[in-house]
Amino acid sequence: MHEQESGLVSVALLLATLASSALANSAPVVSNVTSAQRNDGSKVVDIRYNLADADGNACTVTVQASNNAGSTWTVPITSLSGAVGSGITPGLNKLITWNCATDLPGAFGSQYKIRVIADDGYNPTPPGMVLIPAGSFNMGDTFSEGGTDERPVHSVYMSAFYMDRYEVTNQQYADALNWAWALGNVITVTSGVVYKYNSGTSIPYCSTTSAPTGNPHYGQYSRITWNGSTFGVVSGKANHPIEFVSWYGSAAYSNWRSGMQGRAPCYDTSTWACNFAANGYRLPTEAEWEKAARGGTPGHRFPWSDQDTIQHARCNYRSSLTIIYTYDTSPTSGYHPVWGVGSWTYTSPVGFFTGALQQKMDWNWPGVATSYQTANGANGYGLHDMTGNVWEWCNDWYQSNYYSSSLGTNPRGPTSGTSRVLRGGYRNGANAYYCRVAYRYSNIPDTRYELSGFRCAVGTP
Ligand SMILES: [Ca+2]
Ligand SMILES: [Ca+2]
Repeated sequence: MHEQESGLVSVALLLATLASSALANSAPVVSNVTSAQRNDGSKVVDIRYNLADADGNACTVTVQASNNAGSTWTVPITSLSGAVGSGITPGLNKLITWNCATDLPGAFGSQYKIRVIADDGYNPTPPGMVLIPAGSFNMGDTFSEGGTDERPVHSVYMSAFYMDRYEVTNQQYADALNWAWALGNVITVTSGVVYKYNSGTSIPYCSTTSAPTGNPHYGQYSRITWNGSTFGVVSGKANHPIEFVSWYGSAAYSNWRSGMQGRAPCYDTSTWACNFAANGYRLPTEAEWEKAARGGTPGHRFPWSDQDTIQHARCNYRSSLTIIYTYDTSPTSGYHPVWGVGSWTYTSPVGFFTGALQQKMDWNWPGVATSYQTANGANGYGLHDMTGNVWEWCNDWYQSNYYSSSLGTNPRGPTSGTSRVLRGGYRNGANAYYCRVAYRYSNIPDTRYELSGFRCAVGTP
Protein backbone atom coordinates (compact mmCIF):
# COMPACT_ATOMS: atom_id res chain seq x y z
CA MET A 1 0.00 0.00 0.00
CA HIS A 2 1.19 3.47 -0.73
CA GLU A 3 -0.49 6.77 -0.47
CA GLN A 4 -0.47 10.15 -2.00
CA GLU A 5 -2.03 13.31 -0.78
CA SER A 6 -3.26 16.02 -3.01
CA GLY A 7 -2.50 19.61 -2.16
CA LEU A 8 -6.11 20.59 -1.87
CA VAL A 9 -7.48 21.95 1.32
CA SER A 10 -10.77 20.21 1.39
CA VAL A 11 -9.77 16.79 0.15
CA ALA A 12 -6.65 14.84 -0.01
CA LEU A 13 -6.06 11.66 -1.71
CA LEU A 14 -4.48 8.57 -1.13
CA LEU A 15 -4.66 5.16 -2.14
CA ALA A 16 -4.35 1.80 -3.10
CA THR A 17 -4.80 -1.12 -1.02
CA LEU A 18 -5.76 -4.34 -2.14
CA ALA A 19 -6.56 -6.95 -0.09
CA SER A 20 -6.35 -10.17 -1.84
CA SER A 21 -3.46 -12.40 -2.19
CA ALA A 22 -4.45 -15.47 -3.80
CA LEU A 23 -4.55 -19.11 -4.27
CA ALA A 24 -5.02 -19.98 -7.91
CA ASN A 25 -5.92 -16.42 -8.53
CA SER A 26 -4.07 -13.14 -8.96
CA ALA A 27 -5.09 -10.37 -6.64
CA PRO A 28 -6.18 -7.09 -8.17
CA VAL A 29 -3.87 -4.11 -7.69
CA VAL A 30 -4.93 -0.50 -7.38
CA SER A 31 -2.27 2.10 -8.15
CA ASN A 32 -1.75 5.77 -8.98
CA VAL A 33 -4.66 6.97 -6.94
CA THR A 34 -5.14 10.68 -7.11
CA SER A 35 -7.93 12.95 -6.06
CA ALA A 36 -8.49 16.53 -7.00
CA GLN A 37 -11.27 18.88 -6.22
CA ARG A 38 -12.54 20.87 -9.13
CA ASN A 39 -12.09 24.62 -8.76
CA ASP A 40 -15.26 25.46 -10.61
CA GLY A 41 -17.34 25.94 -7.46
CA SER A 42 -19.01 22.54 -7.74
CA LYS A 43 -16.94 20.96 -4.94
CA VAL A 44 -16.90 17.79 -7.05
CA VAL A 45 -13.83 15.63 -6.44
CA ASP A 46 -12.33 13.59 -9.24
CA ILE A 47 -10.77 10.34 -8.05
CA ARG A 48 -8.52 8.58 -10.55
CA TYR A 49 -6.78 5.24 -10.28
CA ASN A 50 -5.33 2.38 -12.26
CA LEU A 51 -6.72 -1.10 -11.81
CA ALA A 52 -4.82 -4.24 -12.75
CA ASP A 53 -5.70 -7.89 -12.35
CA ALA A 54 -3.34 -10.36 -13.94
CA ASP A 55 -6.06 -12.87 -14.66
CA GLY A 56 -8.47 -10.23 -15.85
CA ASN A 57 -11.23 -10.45 -13.26
CA ALA A 58 -13.74 -7.65 -13.20
CA CYS A 59 -13.74 -6.15 -9.73
CA THR A 60 -16.02 -4.53 -7.24
CA VAL A 61 -14.54 -1.14 -6.48
CA THR A 62 -15.37 0.71 -3.29
CA VAL A 63 -14.14 4.00 -1.90
CA GLN A 64 -13.54 5.02 1.69
CA ALA A 65 -12.77 8.46 3.10
CA SER A 66 -10.96 9.64 6.19
CA ASN A 67 -11.06 13.09 7.75
CA ASN A 68 -8.17 12.39 10.14
CA ALA A 69 -5.37 11.49 7.76
CA GLY A 70 -6.25 7.83 7.76
CA SER A 71 -6.79 6.99 11.42
CA THR A 72 -10.37 6.07 10.70
CA TRP A 73 -12.31 5.62 7.49
CA THR A 74 -15.82 6.53 8.53
CA VAL A 75 -16.59 9.65 6.52
CA PRO A 76 -19.78 9.10 4.53
CA ILE A 77 -18.95 8.78 0.87
CA THR A 78 -21.91 7.62 -1.14
CA SER A 79 -22.54 10.24 -3.81
CA LEU A 80 -20.29 8.53 -6.30
CA SER A 81 -20.49 7.89 -10.00
CA GLY A 82 -18.21 6.49 -12.67
CA ALA A 83 -15.81 3.57 -12.24
CA VAL A 84 -17.13 2.40 -8.89
CA GLY A 85 -19.30 -0.52 -7.83
CA SER A 86 -19.42 -3.96 -9.35
CA GLY A 87 -18.17 -5.10 -12.74
CA ILE A 88 -15.24 -2.70 -13.06
CA THR A 89 -12.81 -4.04 -15.63
CA PRO A 90 -9.07 -3.51 -15.21
CA GLY A 91 -7.58 -0.49 -16.98
CA LEU A 92 -5.74 2.78 -16.63
CA ASN A 93 -6.94 6.18 -15.48
CA LYS A 94 -10.28 5.05 -14.13
CA LEU A 95 -12.40 7.97 -12.96
CA ILE A 96 -14.79 8.23 -10.05
CA THR A 97 -16.55 11.49 -9.35
CA TRP A 98 -17.55 12.29 -5.80
CA ASN A 99 -20.13 14.93 -5.10
CA CYS A 100 -18.78 15.73 -1.66
CA ALA A 101 -21.04 18.71 -1.23
CA THR A 102 -23.90 16.23 -0.95
CA ASP A 103 -22.20 13.87 1.50
CA LEU A 104 -20.38 16.53 3.53
CA PRO A 105 -22.25 19.83 3.37
CA GLY A 106 -20.12 22.54 4.92
CA ALA A 107 -17.19 20.24 5.68
CA PHE A 108 -13.73 21.70 5.46
CA GLY A 109 -10.45 20.18 6.48
CA SER A 110 -6.93 19.40 5.51
CA GLN A 111 -6.83 15.86 6.83
CA TYR A 112 -8.98 14.15 4.20
CA LYS A 113 -7.76 11.03 2.51
CA ILE A 114 -9.46 8.70 0.10
CA ARG A 115 -8.86 5.03 -0.35
CA VAL A 116 -9.82 2.91 -3.35
CA ILE A 117 -10.32 -0.79 -2.78
CA ALA A 118 -10.81 -3.44 -5.46
CA ASP A 119 -12.09 -6.92 -4.76
CA ASP A 120 -12.10 -9.59 -7.47
CA GLY A 121 -14.41 -11.80 -5.46
CA TYR A 122 -11.74 -14.19 -4.40
CA ASN A 123 -11.68 -14.74 -0.65
CA PRO A 124 -8.09 -15.41 0.33
CA THR A 125 -8.86 -16.81 3.76
CA PRO A 126 -10.29 -20.33 3.67
CA PRO A 127 -13.44 -20.60 5.77
CA GLY A 128 -12.77 -21.29 9.42
CA MET A 129 -9.10 -20.44 9.18
CA VAL A 130 -6.76 -17.76 10.49
CA LEU A 131 -3.74 -16.31 8.67
CA ILE A 132 -0.52 -17.03 10.53
CA PRO A 133 1.87 -14.35 9.23
CA ALA A 134 5.35 -15.05 7.92
CA GLY A 135 8.27 -14.64 10.27
CA SER A 136 10.79 -16.29 12.53
CA PHE A 137 10.26 -17.81 15.93
CA ASN A 138 12.28 -19.79 18.45
CA MET A 139 11.10 -23.40 18.26
CA GLY A 140 11.57 -25.74 21.18
CA ASP A 141 11.83 -25.76 24.94
CA THR A 142 13.05 -22.30 25.95
CA PHE A 143 12.57 -23.21 29.63
CA SER A 144 14.98 -26.19 29.51
CA GLU A 145 12.48 -28.26 31.43
CA GLY A 146 11.24 -30.77 28.87
CA GLY A 147 12.58 -33.80 27.08
CA THR A 148 15.83 -33.73 25.14
CA ASP A 149 13.84 -34.05 21.92
CA GLU A 150 12.52 -30.51 22.53
CA ARG A 151 16.02 -29.07 22.18
CA PRO A 152 18.12 -27.41 20.93
CA VAL A 153 15.93 -24.35 20.68
CA HIS A 154 16.43 -23.12 17.14
CA SER A 155 15.22 -20.18 15.09
CA VAL A 156 12.88 -21.10 12.26
CA TYR A 157 11.56 -18.84 9.52
CA MET A 158 8.08 -19.75 8.41
CA SER A 159 6.22 -18.54 5.34
CA ALA A 160 2.67 -17.39 5.96
CA PHE A 161 0.02 -20.08 6.13
CA TYR A 162 -3.55 -20.58 7.26
CA MET A 163 -4.54 -22.63 10.28
CA ASP A 164 -7.93 -23.87 11.44
CA ARG A 165 -9.21 -21.78 14.33
CA TYR A 166 -10.66 -24.92 15.94
CA GLU A 167 -9.99 -28.62 16.00
CA VAL A 168 -11.88 -30.42 13.19
CA THR A 169 -15.28 -31.39 14.55
CA ASN A 170 -17.33 -34.57 14.35
CA GLN A 171 -19.82 -32.78 12.07
CA GLN A 172 -17.12 -31.60 9.69
CA TYR A 173 -15.69 -35.10 9.57
CA ALA A 174 -19.06 -36.78 9.00
CA ASP A 175 -19.89 -34.34 6.20
CA ALA A 176 -16.59 -35.16 4.51
CA LEU A 177 -17.17 -38.91 4.94
CA ASN A 178 -20.53 -38.57 3.20
CA TRP A 179 -18.89 -36.62 0.39
CA ALA A 180 -16.19 -39.29 0.00
CA TRP A 181 -18.75 -42.11 0.17
CA ALA A 182 -20.80 -40.53 -2.59
CA LEU A 183 -17.77 -40.43 -4.88
CA GLY A 184 -17.42 -44.19 -4.64
CA ASN A 185 -14.22 -46.23 -4.44
CA VAL A 186 -12.73 -43.88 -1.84
CA ILE A 187 -13.71 -45.49 1.45
CA THR A 188 -15.03 -48.83 2.66
CA VAL A 189 -16.88 -49.55 5.89
CA THR A 190 -16.10 -52.95 7.37
CA SER A 191 -17.51 -53.99 10.74
CA GLY A 192 -18.13 -50.35 11.55
CA VAL A 193 -14.59 -49.20 10.75
CA VAL A 194 -13.92 -46.80 7.89
CA TYR A 195 -10.95 -47.87 5.77
CA LYS A 196 -9.29 -46.61 2.65
CA TYR A 197 -11.00 -48.31 -0.29
CA ASN A 198 -9.31 -51.52 -1.36
CA SER A 199 -6.80 -51.40 1.47
CA GLY A 200 -8.20 -54.37 3.33
CA THR A 201 -7.80 -53.39 6.94
CA SER A 202 -4.32 -51.88 6.57
CA ILE A 203 -5.33 -48.24 6.25
CA PRO A 204 -7.99 -47.47 8.88
CA TYR A 205 -9.37 -43.93 8.91
CA CYS A 206 -11.77 -43.86 11.83
CA SER A 207 -14.25 -45.95 13.74
CA THR A 208 -17.98 -45.51 13.88
CA THR A 209 -20.16 -46.29 16.89
CA SER A 210 -20.77 -49.79 15.50
CA ALA A 211 -17.07 -50.67 15.47
CA PRO A 212 -15.76 -53.21 17.98
CA THR A 213 -14.89 -51.85 21.39
CA GLY A 214 -11.39 -51.87 22.76
CA ASN A 215 -8.03 -51.95 21.05
CA PRO A 216 -7.53 -51.14 18.21
CA HIS A 217 -10.95 -49.79 17.16
CA TYR A 218 -12.43 -48.27 20.33
CA GLY A 219 -15.90 -48.07 18.81
CA GLN A 220 -17.35 -47.17 22.21
CA TYR A 221 -15.67 -43.77 22.01
CA SER A 222 -16.62 -42.91 18.43
CA ARG A 223 -19.15 -40.12 17.84
CA ILE A 224 -19.58 -40.97 14.15
CA THR A 225 -22.62 -43.04 13.23
CA TRP A 226 -23.18 -45.20 10.14
CA ASN A 227 -26.46 -46.72 9.01
CA GLY A 228 -25.20 -48.48 5.89
CA SER A 229 -25.66 -45.49 3.61
CA THR A 230 -25.07 -42.29 5.56
CA PHE A 231 -22.69 -41.06 8.20
CA GLY A 232 -23.97 -38.97 11.07
CA VAL A 233 -22.96 -37.66 14.48
CA VAL A 234 -24.06 -38.75 17.95
CA SER A 235 -26.59 -36.27 19.31
CA GLY A 236 -24.99 -33.33 21.07
CA LYS A 237 -21.49 -34.03 19.76
CA ALA A 238 -21.56 -32.15 16.45
CA ASN A 239 -19.29 -29.34 17.62
CA HIS A 240 -16.91 -31.57 19.56
CA PRO A 241 -13.57 -32.53 17.99
CA ILE A 242 -13.32 -35.78 16.05
CA GLU A 243 -11.01 -38.13 17.92
CA PHE A 244 -9.85 -41.70 17.69
CA VAL A 245 -8.99 -40.79 14.10
CA SER A 246 -5.77 -42.09 12.54
CA TRP A 247 -3.13 -39.98 10.83
CA TYR A 248 -4.33 -41.53 7.58
CA GLY A 249 -7.87 -40.52 8.38
CA SER A 250 -6.71 -37.00 9.12
CA ALA A 251 -4.77 -36.69 5.87
CA ALA A 252 -7.64 -38.25 3.89
CA TYR A 253 -10.10 -35.78 5.42
CA SER A 254 -7.79 -32.97 4.29
CA ASN A 255 -8.12 -34.21 0.71
CA TRP A 256 -11.92 -34.58 0.97
CA ARG A 257 -12.24 -31.07 2.36
CA SER A 258 -10.13 -29.84 -0.56
CA GLY A 259 -12.37 -31.66 -3.01
CA MET A 260 -15.52 -30.28 -1.42
CA GLN A 261 -14.19 -26.76 -2.06
CA GLY A 262 -12.65 -27.22 -5.48
CA ARG A 263 -9.10 -27.15 -4.21
CA ALA A 264 -6.28 -29.41 -5.33
CA PRO A 265 -5.64 -32.31 -2.93
CA CYS A 266 -2.27 -32.27 -1.15
CA TYR A 267 -1.99 -35.99 -0.37
CA ASP A 268 -1.17 -38.84 -2.69
CA THR A 269 -3.15 -41.57 -0.93
CA SER A 270 -0.88 -44.29 -2.34
CA THR A 271 2.37 -42.93 -0.93
CA TRP A 272 0.87 -40.40 1.53
CA ALA A 273 3.38 -37.86 0.28
CA CYS A 274 2.21 -34.29 0.76
CA ASN A 275 2.34 -31.86 -2.15
CA PHE A 276 2.97 -28.56 -0.42
CA ALA A 277 2.48 -26.67 -3.69
CA ALA A 278 -1.17 -27.70 -3.93
CA ASN A 279 -3.72 -25.16 -2.72
CA GLY A 280 -5.72 -27.71 -0.75
CA TYR A 281 -5.93 -28.60 2.90
CA ARG A 282 -3.27 -30.62 4.67
CA LEU A 283 -1.99 -31.29 8.14
CA PRO A 284 0.31 -28.58 9.51
CA THR A 285 4.01 -29.30 9.68
CA GLU A 286 5.31 -29.65 13.20
CA ALA A 287 6.96 -26.23 12.89
CA GLU A 288 3.73 -24.68 11.59
CA TRP A 289 1.87 -26.21 14.49
CA GLU A 290 4.26 -24.82 17.09
CA LYS A 291 4.43 -21.39 15.49
CA ALA A 292 0.64 -21.24 15.41
CA ALA A 293 0.40 -22.50 18.99
CA ARG A 294 2.69 -19.77 20.26
CA GLY A 295 0.25 -17.13 19.08
CA GLY A 296 2.82 -14.64 17.87
CA THR A 297 4.30 -14.10 21.32
CA PRO A 298 7.59 -15.92 21.84
CA GLY A 299 9.03 -17.54 24.90
CA HIS A 300 5.94 -18.74 26.73
CA ARG A 301 5.08 -22.14 28.09
CA PHE A 302 1.47 -22.37 26.97
CA PRO A 303 -0.47 -20.94 24.02
CA TRP A 304 -1.49 -17.85 25.98
CA SER A 305 1.06 -15.14 26.74
CA ASP A 306 -0.40 -13.37 29.77
CA GLN A 307 0.78 -16.11 32.14
CA ASP A 308 3.04 -19.15 32.04
CA THR A 309 0.69 -21.27 34.14
CA ILE A 310 -2.25 -23.52 33.31
CA GLN A 311 -5.65 -24.04 34.92
CA HIS A 312 -8.83 -25.95 34.11
CA ALA A 313 -10.57 -22.66 33.34
CA ARG A 314 -8.44 -22.35 30.16
CA CYS A 315 -8.43 -25.83 28.69
CA ASN A 316 -9.59 -29.42 28.98
CA TYR A 317 -6.67 -31.32 30.54
CA ARG A 318 -5.84 -33.42 33.57
CA SER A 319 -4.43 -31.35 36.38
CA SER A 320 -1.71 -33.15 38.29
CA LEU A 321 -2.82 -35.29 41.18
CA THR A 322 0.50 -36.59 42.40
CA ILE A 323 3.20 -35.07 40.23
CA ILE A 324 3.62 -31.43 41.13
CA TYR A 325 4.46 -28.96 38.41
CA THR A 326 4.75 -25.45 39.76
CA TYR A 327 3.17 -24.10 36.58
CA ASP A 328 0.04 -26.21 37.12
CA THR A 329 -1.92 -23.81 39.31
CA SER A 330 -5.41 -25.15 38.70
CA PRO A 331 -7.52 -24.93 41.86
CA THR A 332 -9.30 -28.09 40.70
CA SER A 333 -7.34 -31.28 40.12
CA GLY A 334 -7.77 -34.47 38.16
CA TYR A 335 -10.05 -34.50 35.14
CA HIS A 336 -11.74 -31.32 34.06
CA PRO A 337 -14.43 -30.50 36.63
CA VAL A 338 -17.32 -30.33 34.16
CA TRP A 339 -16.09 -32.47 31.22
CA GLY A 340 -14.76 -35.34 33.30
CA VAL A 341 -16.90 -37.56 35.48
CA GLY A 342 -16.11 -40.78 37.27
CA SER A 343 -13.44 -42.81 35.52
CA TRP A 344 -13.65 -41.07 32.17
CA THR A 345 -13.32 -37.58 30.75
CA TYR A 346 -14.96 -36.26 27.63
CA THR A 347 -14.13 -33.84 24.85
CA SER A 348 -15.26 -30.26 25.26
CA PRO A 349 -16.89 -28.46 22.35
CA VAL A 350 -14.32 -26.60 20.26
CA GLY A 351 -13.89 -23.04 21.45
CA PHE A 352 -15.55 -23.65 24.82
CA PHE A 353 -12.92 -21.73 26.81
CA THR A 354 -13.76 -18.16 25.87
CA GLY A 355 -13.85 -16.40 29.22
CA ALA A 356 -17.64 -16.69 29.40
CA LEU A 357 -19.66 -18.05 32.30
CA GLN A 358 -20.92 -21.21 30.63
CA GLN A 359 -24.20 -22.92 31.52
CA LYS A 360 -24.85 -26.67 31.70
CA MET A 361 -28.20 -26.15 30.00
CA ASP A 362 -26.36 -24.79 26.94
CA TRP A 363 -23.52 -27.31 26.78
CA ASN A 364 -24.86 -30.44 28.46
CA TRP A 365 -21.59 -31.41 30.11
CA PRO A 366 -21.49 -34.60 32.16
CA GLY A 367 -20.44 -32.87 35.39
CA VAL A 368 -23.05 -31.83 37.92
CA ALA A 369 -22.23 -28.10 38.13
CA THR A 370 -24.94 -25.92 36.62
CA SER A 371 -22.46 -23.26 35.49
CA TYR A 372 -18.73 -22.95 34.96
CA GLN A 373 -16.59 -19.84 34.69
CA THR A 374 -14.09 -20.20 31.87
CA ALA A 375 -11.05 -18.05 31.19
CA ASN A 376 -9.96 -17.13 27.69
CA GLY A 377 -8.01 -20.08 26.32
CA ALA A 378 -7.54 -18.66 22.83
CA ASN A 379 -4.06 -17.56 21.88
CA GLY A 380 -2.77 -14.40 20.20
CA TYR A 381 -3.82 -15.66 16.76
CA GLY A 382 -7.32 -16.47 18.00
CA LEU A 383 -6.74 -20.23 17.89
CA HIS A 384 -8.62 -22.33 20.44
CA ASP A 385 -7.72 -25.60 22.17
CA MET A 386 -4.08 -25.47 21.06
CA THR A 387 -3.48 -27.28 24.28
CA GLY A 388 -5.75 -29.91 25.75
CA ASN A 389 -8.96 -31.53 24.50
CA VAL A 390 -7.45 -33.77 21.77
CA TRP A 391 -3.93 -34.40 20.53
CA GLU A 392 -3.43 -32.98 17.07
CA TRP A 393 -1.74 -34.89 14.24
CA CYS A 394 0.95 -33.04 12.31
CA ASN A 395 2.23 -33.92 8.85
CA ASP A 396 5.80 -34.66 9.94
CA TRP A 397 7.43 -37.94 10.74
CA TYR A 398 8.71 -37.89 14.30
CA GLN A 399 12.44 -37.99 14.94
CA SER A 400 13.74 -37.34 18.45
CA ASN A 401 16.92 -35.54 17.38
CA TYR A 402 15.40 -33.66 14.46
CA TYR A 403 15.97 -30.24 16.03
CA SER A 404 19.73 -30.73 15.70
CA SER A 405 19.45 -30.88 11.93
CA SER A 406 16.25 -28.98 11.19
CA LEU A 407 16.18 -26.65 8.23
CA GLY A 408 16.03 -23.01 9.23
CA THR A 409 13.26 -22.20 6.76
CA ASN A 410 9.95 -24.03 6.50
CA PRO A 411 11.22 -27.34 7.93
CA ARG A 412 9.04 -30.31 6.99
CA GLY A 413 10.51 -32.99 9.19
CA PRO A 414 12.55 -36.06 8.32
CA THR A 415 11.90 -37.77 5.00
CA SER A 416 10.83 -41.05 6.57
CA GLY A 417 9.99 -42.60 9.89
CA THR A 418 7.64 -44.91 11.71
CA SER A 419 5.54 -42.47 13.76
CA ARG A 420 3.84 -39.20 12.97
CA VAL A 421 4.00 -36.17 15.24
CA LEU A 422 1.20 -35.35 17.67
CA ARG A 423 1.05 -32.02 19.48
CA GLY A 424 -0.76 -30.06 22.11
CA GLY A 425 -1.58 -32.47 24.92
CA TYR A 426 -5.01 -33.89 25.59
CA ARG A 427 -7.50 -34.27 28.37
CA ASN A 428 -7.06 -37.73 29.80
CA GLY A 429 -3.69 -39.01 30.98
CA ALA A 430 -1.73 -35.94 29.97
CA ASN A 431 -0.91 -33.58 32.78
CA ALA A 432 0.38 -30.03 32.50
CA TYR A 433 3.81 -31.22 31.36
CA TYR A 434 2.32 -32.56 28.12
CA CYS A 435 0.32 -29.39 27.59
CA ARG A 436 3.42 -27.22 27.08
CA VAL A 437 3.62 -25.92 23.49
CA ALA A 438 7.13 -27.36 23.13
CA TYR A 439 6.11 -30.93 24.05
CA ARG A 440 6.49 -33.48 21.27
CA TYR A 441 4.55 -36.70 21.04
CA SER A 442 4.05 -39.21 18.26
CA ASN A 443 2.31 -42.39 17.26
CA ILE A 444 2.18 -44.80 14.37
CA PRO A 445 -0.04 -43.41 11.63
CA ASP A 446 -2.74 -46.10 11.72
CA THR A 447 -3.42 -45.87 15.43
CA ARG A 448 -6.73 -44.52 16.59
CA TYR A 449 -5.97 -44.55 20.26
CA GLU A 450 -4.49 -41.72 22.32
CA LEU A 451 -7.60 -39.59 21.81
CA SER A 452 -6.06 -38.08 18.72
CA GLY A 453 -7.69 -35.48 16.52
CA PHE A 454 -6.31 -32.77 14.29
CA ARG A 455 -6.78 -29.45 12.59
CA CYS A 456 -5.83 -28.48 9.05
CA ALA A 457 -3.51 -25.91 7.47
CA VAL A 458 -3.42 -24.34 4.02
CA GLY A 459 -0.28 -22.89 2.48
CA THR A 460 0.02 -19.52 0.81
CA PRO A 461 1.41 -19.22 -2.70
CA1 LIG B 1 -7.94 -12.02 -9.97
CA1 LIG C 1 -5.95 -29.63 21.07
